[in-house]
Amino acid sequence: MTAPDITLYYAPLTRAIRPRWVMEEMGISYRLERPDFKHGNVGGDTFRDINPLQKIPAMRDGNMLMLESLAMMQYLTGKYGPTDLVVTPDEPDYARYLEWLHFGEASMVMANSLMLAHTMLLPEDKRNPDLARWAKSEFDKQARVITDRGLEGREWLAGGRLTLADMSIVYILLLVKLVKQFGDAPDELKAYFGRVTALDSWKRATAD
Ligand SMILES: N[C@@H](CCC(=O)N[C@@H](CS)C(=O)NCC(=O)O)C(=O)O
Repeated sequence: MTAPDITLYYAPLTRAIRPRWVMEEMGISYRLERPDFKHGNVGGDTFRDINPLQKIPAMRDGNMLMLESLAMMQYLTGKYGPTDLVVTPDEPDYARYLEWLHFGEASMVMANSLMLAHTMLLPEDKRNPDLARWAKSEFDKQARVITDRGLEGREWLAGGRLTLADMSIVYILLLVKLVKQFGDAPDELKAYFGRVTALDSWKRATAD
């Protein structure tokens, strides 16, 4: 197996936490590059050459370049595993693992991006309170689904252990918390968030 030669283009509180968290859990060494995180022009011309969308994260491994955080997590576990962070097809929770892994970006992203934009990122006179309220009501539904269908009294979303599914969802919960919309989430979901973010690997992945 070739040794990892990983550079993660990183900014605090962004989705770069996801692949960094995986590397912290798996003990993979990596370097961080920190493009200037200026919304709308992340990293300027230099970073635009790396990611034309100017979004964080980007990740290099040798000559390979990736621009999508969930795919990076799957790349790292697939290439440098095996690891318990993945639920395999022969395990009973395989389907729910896949579902929650993708739910964290696919189903959750639109409402939560709008919530972020219309409560924090946009200048106050450009924010739309109706849109912010709608986004919050969508998150409330997602929060109930994660609690009732995902957790159902479980400690982790799949496999009875920390997996990429938790890493996917918990990052979005962090965003919701950052914009101060997590306070009335179900208690079980808040306890889950607290439990996962108490892990040493989360603390290392979000330290700076
Ligand atoms: N689907 C992409 C989303 C990347 C993304 O939207 N990154 C945000 C930070 S979490 C960003 O760079 N925003 C800067 C901007 O839009 O100006 C992924 O999961 O990697």
